[in-house]
Amino acid sequence: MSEDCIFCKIVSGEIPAQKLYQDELVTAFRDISPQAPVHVLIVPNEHFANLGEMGDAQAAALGRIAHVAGQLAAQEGIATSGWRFITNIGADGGQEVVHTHFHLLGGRPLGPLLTRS
Ligand code: DGP
Repeated sequence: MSEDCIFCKIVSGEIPAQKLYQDELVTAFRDISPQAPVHVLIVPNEHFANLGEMGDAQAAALGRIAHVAGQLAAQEGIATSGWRFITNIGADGGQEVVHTHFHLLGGRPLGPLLTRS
């Protein structure tokens, strides 16, 4: 648990969120500012700044995240239509919340991976 981390507080229940799934390793909840009809965030319960801070020791949590992503895609009805699963790292990656999280996006054509800015 990191003191000022909003996602740690969502994991612990200190801050409310629309949780879709939680177990001893991971938590999934709806993004507060959805960019697509389905926009779910999946996070490890343990605090890591980003994916670059995780490794072999977190294999169980990372594997669970992948598994839960597939389960939730099916549950949200986008398993067949398709979906995108992304994690932003650092400033150039566009990361705003410094707790590893993966965006599960779908429910409409998502377009090219990158846009010019
Ligand atoms: P990123 O740019 O990859 O760090 O994305 C952070 C995402 O987190 C962004 O899509 C909005 C979402 N978010 C930020 N604060 C909250 C919150 O308090 N609750 C929920 N559910 N989502 C949040």
